[in-house]
Amino acid sequence: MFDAEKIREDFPILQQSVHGYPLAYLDNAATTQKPKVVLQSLQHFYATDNANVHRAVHTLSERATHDYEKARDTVQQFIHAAAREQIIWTKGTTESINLVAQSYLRPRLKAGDEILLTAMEHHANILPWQLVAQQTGAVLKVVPIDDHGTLSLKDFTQLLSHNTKIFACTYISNAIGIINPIKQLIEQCHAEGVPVLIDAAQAVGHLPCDVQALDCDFFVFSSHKCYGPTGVGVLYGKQALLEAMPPYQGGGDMIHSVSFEQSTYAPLPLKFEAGTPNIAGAIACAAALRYLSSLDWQAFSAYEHKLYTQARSTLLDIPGLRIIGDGHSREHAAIVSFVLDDVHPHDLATILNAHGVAVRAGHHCAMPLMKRFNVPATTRASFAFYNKESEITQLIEGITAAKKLFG
Ligand code: 7TS
Repeated sequence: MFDAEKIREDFPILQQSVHGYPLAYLDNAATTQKPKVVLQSLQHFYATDNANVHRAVHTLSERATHDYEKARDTVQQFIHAAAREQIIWTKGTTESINLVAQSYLRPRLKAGDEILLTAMEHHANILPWQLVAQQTGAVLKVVPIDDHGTLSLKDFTQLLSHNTKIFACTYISNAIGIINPIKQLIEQCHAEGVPVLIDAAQAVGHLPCDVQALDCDFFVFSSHKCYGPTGVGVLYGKQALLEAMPPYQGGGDMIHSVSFEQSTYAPLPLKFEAGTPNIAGAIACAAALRYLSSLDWQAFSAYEHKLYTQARSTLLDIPGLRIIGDGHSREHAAIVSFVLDDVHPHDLATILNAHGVAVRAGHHCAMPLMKRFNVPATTRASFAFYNKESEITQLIEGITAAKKLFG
């Protein structure tokens, strides 16, 4: 059995009260909290090793470079990439997708080419493609979802064609928690010669991810959603694709030689890491991944699933409450998105906050998905392994109070 009480000792931020209630942090899809090992890693870097990387022979710079590059190895192992050169540090999922859109796709696109997305994408997996489509005359095609939030595989098959130049798909929907059958989608794309980008922002902290087993062409995620710091993320790509791509940004550290006439670039991965990177963030991200690796994944994912099924069934007992994207099956992450008759999500989230419960209300940066379900916004509770059953009770009590107030 997974011991959430024990795990909570690793997360100092959770030991606090909000408005006289114990904090129930149920906004983990937005960002997760950080264990002590991550906080200590940040403190340690700035207190003992702070220096720029790849540039100097002095001891601090050597230490910073060593730990920054070792952090890359940790990511490589964590997602089972074949080579460390395939791991590019970025600012986060958003920057990783923009990089692929501009550096991989843009030079390959011509007017009329198609970019295939799904109706459940986060704006970070829509806007970069929309921008490159506007720049080139390409068009976006969107795989619809059914009333349960499940991707229509029939439409996917129909929309996939020789005009498709990339399929970019979220592993887990941040707004409704549906888990997509990405292995099957990737296989189908490859059978048509279409490369695939997987937005794994919601997956990496909750599911084991193996980029070689998935055989995805690009795989992106943010450190802050898997217990690491903000401002740092990862782009994984197949080596041949990354090798063939021009740099995304120019600057220091990404060059081999520079003259005003002609410059040459550093080999992978530094070709894509212009400027001083988030050194402390990358090192602390690796600390978060090592922390995750030390846990029993089977136990914690079963525990997160139990929290989800419990939250789902107690929420469904509330009259006038409707879950959006409830799914058909077990293929659902520990995210519950719902609307309540008579109470606007923002009012509900405000009342919940007064009960110490942190949830997100809004469109969750998935406006097309909200439109699909004909709602302007939802209230979303998203769980992590440090959440407790008592926090579900606290959530339900807050909702009951809101219903009394507005009903
Ligand atoms: N893709 C998915 C599936 C996400 O959930 C998010 C962030 C992003 C991309 C963008 O990640 P970033 O780290 O670059 O910002 N999702 C959320 C959310 O659900 N609430 O706040 C941020």
